[in-house]
Amino acid sequence: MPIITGAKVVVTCPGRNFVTLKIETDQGLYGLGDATLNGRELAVASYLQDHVIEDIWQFLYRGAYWRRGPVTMSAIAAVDTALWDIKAKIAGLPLYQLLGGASRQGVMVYGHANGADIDATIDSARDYQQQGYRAIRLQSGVPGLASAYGVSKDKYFYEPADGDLPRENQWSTERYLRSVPELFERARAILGDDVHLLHDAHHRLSPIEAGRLGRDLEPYRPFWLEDPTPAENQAGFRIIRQHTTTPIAVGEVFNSIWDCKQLIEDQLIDYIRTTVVHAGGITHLRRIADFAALHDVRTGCHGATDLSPVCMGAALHFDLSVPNFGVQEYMRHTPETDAVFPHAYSFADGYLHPGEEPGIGVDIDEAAAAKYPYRRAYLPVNRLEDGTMFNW
Ligand code: EZ4
Ligand code: CO
Repeated sequence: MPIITGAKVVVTCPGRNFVTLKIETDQGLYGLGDATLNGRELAVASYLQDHVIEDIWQFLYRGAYWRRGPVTMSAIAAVDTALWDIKAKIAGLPLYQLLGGASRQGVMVYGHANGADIDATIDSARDYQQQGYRAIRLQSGVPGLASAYGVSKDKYFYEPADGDLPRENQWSTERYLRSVPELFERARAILGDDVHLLHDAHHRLSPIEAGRLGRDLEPYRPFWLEDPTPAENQAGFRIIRQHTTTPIAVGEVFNSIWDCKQLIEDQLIDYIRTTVVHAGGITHLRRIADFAALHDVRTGCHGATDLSPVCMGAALHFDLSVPNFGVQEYMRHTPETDAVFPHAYSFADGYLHPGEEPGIGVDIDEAAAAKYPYRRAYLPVNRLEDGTMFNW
């Protein structure tokens, strides 16, 4: 067996910041793990630099005394993913084979269609449909609001962390609740019945407001309504459930099974969005998925651009293997990012496949990474029209 000889942290900004852990062995084999936490990249880099598989995971989780939290769990995830990568390379198998093999032929992904108004969003969705996507997230600018989170300026590349200091966006729940049903009504009429349509509320609503939106969207049969309300109060989701049959997805900001225990156990959600990098790696994500399977909850891993190709590769092996898979978010990375992280995964006909290379099938070009030093960038904050910061 190869012996671990060292580990290093690579911080690079090929269009956006990424933190990558590289664990090296005495036989030239190495493993990679994504450790990127949007807007707090350097905190995780420091956690890894300054201070499994199952036993190492337990050692890092229990041994640190301070359990959970996004920084700790992203750092653990990077170690966990890199070790799975090494183990699969030793076995000479793509990671999904070590996870039990493929449960399906490909991983259905959803793309992001967005635009300043409804027409532009539907145009973008048609473009995705023509490229073969079977599932599309719709986000549109809201009439009367200058900008909206989740609506990019670029056609394909979306990066919400855009300010050296946090930008402040204005929000109106009333305007938003009026505009989304109209977006879905028109989108369903134009795009037809055969495409899955998704929407992300980015934690902007109260439970009863979310119940209203879910009900208003029911005629257009959305695949899911994501992050309807902040989830610190898991019991709040019961109110949403009482008012709508629109499926609910939540969990991109969760970092532990404890963040979603009640949501899953009480069947208050339909899709759990925890992903490899922010929820403790492959090892912990499998635990969440198995628990979810017992309660008819499927997976729907977060896959925005701030999750590096290393995370995407690992997520695809997980998605291919897990029985209760639902859908995988997929926002393509910039050409600069793809050049820093050469990868075996590929898109065809609405599905991603992780490829057959041993390990997770994603590499890092350290010389290319060194060309892009870290640049500070923070996520925006939201205020209501009167200046209030409500419940997000
Ligand atoms: O806001 O990845 O569903 N996807 C999303 C993303 C997240 C960002 C946060 O870093 O909501 O756009
Ligand atoms: Co989201």
